[in-house]
Amino acid sequence: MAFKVTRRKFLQTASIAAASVPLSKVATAKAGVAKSPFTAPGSFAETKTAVGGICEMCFWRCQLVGKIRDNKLVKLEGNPKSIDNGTSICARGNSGIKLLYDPDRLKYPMKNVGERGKPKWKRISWKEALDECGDKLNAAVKKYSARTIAMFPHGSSAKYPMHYFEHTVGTPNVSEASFFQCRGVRDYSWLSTIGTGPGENVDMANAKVIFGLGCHFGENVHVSHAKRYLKGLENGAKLVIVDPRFSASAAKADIWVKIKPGTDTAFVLGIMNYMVANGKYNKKFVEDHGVGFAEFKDAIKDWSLAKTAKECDVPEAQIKEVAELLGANAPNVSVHPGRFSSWHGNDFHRGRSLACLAGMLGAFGVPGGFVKGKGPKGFGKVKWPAGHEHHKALHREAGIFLQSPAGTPTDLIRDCAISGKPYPIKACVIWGQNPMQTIPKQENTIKMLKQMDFVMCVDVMPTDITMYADILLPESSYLERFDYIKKGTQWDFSDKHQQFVSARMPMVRADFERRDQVYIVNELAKRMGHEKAIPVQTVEDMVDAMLKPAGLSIKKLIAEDGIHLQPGKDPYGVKEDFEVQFFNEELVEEGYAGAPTYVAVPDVPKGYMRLLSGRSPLHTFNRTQNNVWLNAGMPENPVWVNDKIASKMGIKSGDRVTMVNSEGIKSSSTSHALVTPGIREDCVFMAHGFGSKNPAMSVGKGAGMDDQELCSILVVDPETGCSGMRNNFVKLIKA
Ligand SMILES: Nc1nc2c(c(=O)[nH]1)N[C@H]1C(S)=C(S)[C@@H](COP(=O)(O)OP(=O)(O)OC[C@H]3O[C@@H](n4cnc5c(=O)[nH]c(N)nc54)[C@H](O)[C@@H]3O)O[C@H]1N2
Ligand SMILES: Nc1nc2c(c(=O)[nH]1)N[C@H]1C(S)=C(S)[C@@H](COP(=O)(O)OP(=O)(O)OC[C@H]3O[C@@H](n4cnc5c(=O)[nH]c(N)nc54)[C@H](O)[C@@H]3O)O[C@H]1N2
Ligand code: SF4
Ligand SMILES: [Mo]
Repeated sequence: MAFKVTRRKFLQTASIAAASVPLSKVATAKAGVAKSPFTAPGSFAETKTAVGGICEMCFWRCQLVGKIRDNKLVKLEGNPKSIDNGTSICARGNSGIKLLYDPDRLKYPMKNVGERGKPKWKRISWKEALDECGDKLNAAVKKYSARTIAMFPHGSSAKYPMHYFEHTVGTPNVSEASFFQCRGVRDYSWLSTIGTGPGENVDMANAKVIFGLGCHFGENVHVSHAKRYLKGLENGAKLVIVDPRFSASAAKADIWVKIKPGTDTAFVLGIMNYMVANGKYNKKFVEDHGVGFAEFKDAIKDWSLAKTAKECDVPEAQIKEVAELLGANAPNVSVHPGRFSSWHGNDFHRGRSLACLAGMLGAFGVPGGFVKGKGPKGFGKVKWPAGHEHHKALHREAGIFLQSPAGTPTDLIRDCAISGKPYPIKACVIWGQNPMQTIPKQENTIKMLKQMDFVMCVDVMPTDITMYADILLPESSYLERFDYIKKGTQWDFSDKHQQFVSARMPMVRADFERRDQVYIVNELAKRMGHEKAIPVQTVEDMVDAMLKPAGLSIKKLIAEDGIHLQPGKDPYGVKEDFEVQFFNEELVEEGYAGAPTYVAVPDVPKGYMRLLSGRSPLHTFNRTQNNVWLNAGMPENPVWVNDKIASKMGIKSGDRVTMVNSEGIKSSSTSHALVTPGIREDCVFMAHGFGSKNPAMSVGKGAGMDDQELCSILVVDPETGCSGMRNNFVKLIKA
């Protein structure tokens, strides 16, 4: 079927721009060491600037320069040459220094001589650690087969190991939380509507209306994206925010739709049906580019304003107001596709409905609409050669879900490991992911980890997942290593279209015994009989090999202040053969609904509230929990509770609270209540990633509550295998 998309295509991130200022010639990093003529402690005037930094406090990868004094990084700033984030970085980006110098950071290879989950650590040498990893992985592969290895990767340094385990070792059991617990369902749903994943490529800076469904810009922070959103508002765009909570974006909105959680697809269907009935859509675009519009119209015809209003618990007049506003401003509307999209297990249809709404408005290839910037091309890929084992992924063997190119749905791996069926999964490699706080139904994650013959983990910090490692390896951080390329284009922050290329370069030398990804994987490969397959010898070679086809190198990038700029292309316009599949026949052939369809979620049981989670501007999931600056700014995650409910319960803002869910699981920590009219009565909200349990986190342990711990009801999206994360019901308890 038509869903043949490579992982790389899915993993592309959007990236856009600001004004460009050339940097003066500066001292730079070379081969892992920032070479600067260092001076004695003193003023900032005595610092040197290192170029080539790329942030990874989250995955937007803003371009950085670092101020260095006495061999130490003392400040991070946006690279003035950046046409993406410009000189701006967010609070988390600034606090990268506190990750770099965190005394709790992993320093040496460690062996767990205690239990998984209750570790006792013994320092060992790299040779001992790698020998043991090699021996244990070899033993598992020999006893079972390559597919007995499960891998959980995230982040740029996990790409090289991920490719090794998938291609050369040959396991299909690779699962990224940033896909199956995040944006996978969005990408699939748009792919089956417009033939490509959407990224976050909406031209908000030039929009007349920005329509965000569960997008809370300002709390979710990706610098260049936030700039585009703010520029749109400055330019007078109207803002419609659909959210059960009065989020940072809702606070700026012209229309805030306080929707009942889980009913968003109905809301969008209601809008589209109104537009059809009243002729308020872009007929020319639909005629030129629409496929199956007649079947689609027929499928959504029951969604009257009255029915939609009842289902979504919002006023009829408001639905009409939104539909009129969108229709009147077509095609210059940003229908934001969202990012975190694994909500309720009915999410594929929400994604499809949003893509169809953009289609009805003709909001493609026009100012304000969906615009895919044309980035620089022709880069080399560093690839591991294919091994001899070719196993089909679990869902393909079983014939469930759409044909997924991007790894294997997480809970299939977990169930397979726990049951041993259809085959045993007995070894686990975790690289930059924290499945303990990332994947719903923690109980099963623990069961999976406990039944393994071997668990290895590569991380920078002690976190909840590292407690389950047998061997724990310390990686150099994003400020100490070479790494992947960030490339992209800009069109909306200046009149000149430009493209950029950068590659992550170290700003300081890695301390203690921290090592980079290429060293670690190559050493494993040597021990696993793949020495001849090793594609590059060092991480510098890897970056140079990737840059070479574009006529670039590390040296050239450094000479260009860390960022290469070149002329770009006009991003507007759509190809004649661009199609919006309002009704998708291929989906029908695969046994799914051809039109976006509303699937109701279970109602909140009496006495409970739905648990919602999201971002906070000062943290990135659990990965920033131990950061002293960010912890000082936001030491825990307040629990938003409706004022009427709180008053009945005698809870005031600031009171200590905890939660128990409908399956009897009680939170292992507490937080404080935030009593507000700005949330519906049927739900509570808290920021995700708090409540870590690892005692080695001297700052982050026990700070706030862990939402994942309470997500014990797992609902899987039937089209994509992504896990919904908003299906749990809780009672608030005074602590
Ligand atoms: N309940 C609930 N669950 C969610 C979400 C939610 O909102 N609520 N959000 C979902 C979303 S959107 C996403 S994207 C996923 C993210 O889920 P994850 O991929 O698990 O999250 P990360 O914070 O990227 O990864 C955490 C681990 O990476 C380690 N790490 C940080 N930097 C490095 C590095 O340079 N090298 C290595 N080797 N390790 C590093 C951290 O110390 C930490 O142990 O979670 C999803 N899960
Ligand atoms: N500061 C910061 N920024 C980040 C991240 C971070 O960790 N920290 N993570 C990044 C990543 S990986 C991702 S995926 C994005 C995620 O960013 P978003 O895609 O914006 O996703 P969430 O943060 O989960 O969004 C939560 C919003 O959805 C609302 N909501 C909950 N249930 C419903 C519902 O049923 N319907 C509707 N309409 N709304 C609902 C919540 O009240 C909340 O305001 O953020 C990115 N940016
Ligand atoms: S948005 Fe903030 S944390 Fe994310 S890459 Fe940019 S500066 Fe870093
Ligand atoms: Mo995400």
